[in-house]
Amino acid sequence: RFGERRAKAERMFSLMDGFLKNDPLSLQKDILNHVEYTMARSRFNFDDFEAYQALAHSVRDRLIERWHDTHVYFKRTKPKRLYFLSLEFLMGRSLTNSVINLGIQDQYAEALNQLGFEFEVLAEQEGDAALGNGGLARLSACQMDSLATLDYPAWGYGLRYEYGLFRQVIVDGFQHEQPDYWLNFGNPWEIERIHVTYEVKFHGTVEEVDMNGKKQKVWVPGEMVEAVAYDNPIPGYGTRNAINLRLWAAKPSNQLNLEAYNTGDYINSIVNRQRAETISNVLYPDDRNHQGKELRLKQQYFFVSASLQDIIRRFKDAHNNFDELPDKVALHLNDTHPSLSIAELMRILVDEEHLDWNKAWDIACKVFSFTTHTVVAEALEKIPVDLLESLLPRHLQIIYDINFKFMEELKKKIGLDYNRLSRMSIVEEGAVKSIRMANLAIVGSHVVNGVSKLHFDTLKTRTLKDFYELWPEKFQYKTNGVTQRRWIVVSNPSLCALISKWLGTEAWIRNADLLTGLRDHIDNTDFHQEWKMVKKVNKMRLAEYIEAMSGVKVSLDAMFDVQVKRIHEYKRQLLNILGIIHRYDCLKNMDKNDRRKVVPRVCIIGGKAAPGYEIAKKIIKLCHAVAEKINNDADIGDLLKLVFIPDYNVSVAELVIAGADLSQHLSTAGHEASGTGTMKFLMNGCLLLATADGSTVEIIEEIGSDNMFVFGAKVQEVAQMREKGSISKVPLQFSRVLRMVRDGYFGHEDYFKSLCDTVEIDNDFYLLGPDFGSYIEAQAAADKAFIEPEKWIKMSILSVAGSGRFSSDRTIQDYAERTWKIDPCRCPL
Ligand code: GPU
Repeated sequence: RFGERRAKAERMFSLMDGFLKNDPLSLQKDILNHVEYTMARSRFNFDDFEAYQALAHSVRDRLIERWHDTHVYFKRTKPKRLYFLSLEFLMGRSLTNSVINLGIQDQYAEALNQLGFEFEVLAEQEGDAALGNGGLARLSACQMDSLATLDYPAWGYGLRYEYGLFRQVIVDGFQHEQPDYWLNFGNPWEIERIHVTYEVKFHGTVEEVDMNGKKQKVWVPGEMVEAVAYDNPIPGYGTRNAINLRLWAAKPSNQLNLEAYNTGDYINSIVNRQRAETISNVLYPDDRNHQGKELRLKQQYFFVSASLQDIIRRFKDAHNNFDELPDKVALHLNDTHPSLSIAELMRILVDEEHLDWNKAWDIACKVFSFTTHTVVAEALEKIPVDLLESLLPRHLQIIYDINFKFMEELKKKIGLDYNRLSRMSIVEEGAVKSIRMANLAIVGSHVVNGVSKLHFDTLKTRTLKDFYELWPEKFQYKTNGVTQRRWIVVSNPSLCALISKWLGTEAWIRNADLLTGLRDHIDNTDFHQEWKMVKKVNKMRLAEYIEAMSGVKVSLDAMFDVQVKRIHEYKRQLLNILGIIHRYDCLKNMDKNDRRKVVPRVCIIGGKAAPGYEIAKKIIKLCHAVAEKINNDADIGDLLKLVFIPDYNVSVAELVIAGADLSQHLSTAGHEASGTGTMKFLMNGCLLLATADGSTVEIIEEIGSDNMFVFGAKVQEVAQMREKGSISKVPLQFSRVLRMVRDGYFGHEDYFKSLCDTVEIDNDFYLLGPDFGSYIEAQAAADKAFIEPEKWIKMSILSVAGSGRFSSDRTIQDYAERTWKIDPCRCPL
């Protein structure tokens, strides 16, 4: 039989053409074939969208080749694997990223030209994959790119939401949410694996059975749902490796409920089955605020159960002893969202694989690591015990057992300090008894990570102080990073070409540290000229987009000043808007001569508010109200414009970041765990106006505070200011602009009242008033620098030159070496 199989394999191999060819002629043939046979359109008659789809399918074929080879290679060489578990991935578009990472962008461009299409135009046809909310989710996407590029044997796991993050539509200045049914026109980047399915169980009871004289807990579930795998190849750059992002979709279980069918209620039983699909239907649009909703918990467990079944099956295919699990598998928890994994792995090892509890626990702790993205303890996720008991009765018992043993161990170490014991307990006793997911994740992991140095200090001294004192060796931080492939090579091709030209190499695309080499040319005026041209090209693209979106014509000579990110009180978009009102007010009171010296500004704000976050929605409305006033004031003209860019997402970010002169990052010190927007702007030579918060502290270290505009209270000062009050620090101008809003200068005074209240002196938790003076000074410094183009360009060059440390390649390598203990595994050519 072996001989037979071998003969069959040889015949198959002889039938293959070898790898797909990438010369422009072969690419044209492939694209046309997909038009005809995949899209079922005539190759003589298809539009841009169909051309995009056919193009995407031809790229997908090439991805699949590498992805297969990478899998075979991993399987053969059996390295320790990393599984990155995250409920959110913000992948954005895939086309340009894929052809660049595959190294065949030029060939495709030429092929399309000959067919009468333009690559960039077709790329615009693609919609964003928006399976996440904000920074946390985009970080996962950047990290997948780095894992693939650095050849790590990694898998990502996530949920295939049918509705991604809502589309933001602005009507009359108000945000409205519309469903993002992103799969409407098919998704060429995923591979449906109808044979990779797992049953996921819910509800039911726990029974105790006798097994060879040993009592064993058995979970008898009440509901079953099927998880189906959808695989998304993630190509590395400059390598043959392509790793996998496996997303799960919920389908009705095939375990027929015969009872229902027999009672003759055929139609209803079909309808009930269909309900299963709701589990993976929609992404929760609130970041850092998940309030114990049943569906959310169901999503989490659905994701965890399917992923762990898949991981354990793969492990058992190659290994037969669970002692080896920590040497072969690293499981990473991206925030607390997947931390039910700890209870689930214990259930599998103890209930199904019949390992002794202590042994299972030892294995679990070695396998799991955890990253928290939160600063404030109040934002940590909690799950009501009632909910857990009904949905996952066995897991609740396991969590209680974990907690009991943890509490016993803790008592031995710290004695009967009941306050501390109750703070550290996984179970929170209170009005609503609940499970503290962060405590579970910390107790069950061998490494707990922060996302910046400052965040780490906060975790140690405040948020997770008790745990840090117990297990200091568990705590680490890896400052976040972003991928220069997406944030320079894909989104800013002109800058990419310029950097490669002046460095004399493209090696920085895999090794961002080389960007420091730009410092060698810091005084070269030819370099300055080219640098200026690149920014101009990108500003033109952005200006066109702004006009198309908002009808506002903007001057390219103006400073493009951008704040784009989720709308949150702590991110202080309101500070920006009040600053704009102040600028407007000053302009109005200025005489003609003085106006001539003013640097014209285009202020750009963009971002989504969680649908239930009232104050954030009022900030959006205020932005529109102020914009309407300013933009229609002919007296002000090009000196000041304000535009709100609707529906901010990854592809909008690519355009906006490349075209920005100045970007704002205004979080009250101590509130932004890291911030990654800063890094994207930095890489694009956009100057930062920022507080010393999160990873900005390290950016200041790297490029120096004289190459950016730092303002505001430092983290140490914030606590004091809140305690002692800081009325004396609130400048008159602040009260004045706030009054303008209150008095209805921009209309809607009733609607804005509660928003104004949030920054009134005794209520101003995020310290907008006390920081206002310093903010205005930083803005003035930015104006001053802008009128000295040489100076500005140097600062811009030094920003890019110092951005290498903020590549996600550095972050991932650090995780690999210090947390996951995995080695690169490079698929041979
Ligand atoms: N972050 Br918690 C989110 O985007 N969503 C969340 O629910 C939580 C954190 C962000 C942090 O706010 C940001 O500072 C950080 O850079 C990012 O995660 C990635 O770590």
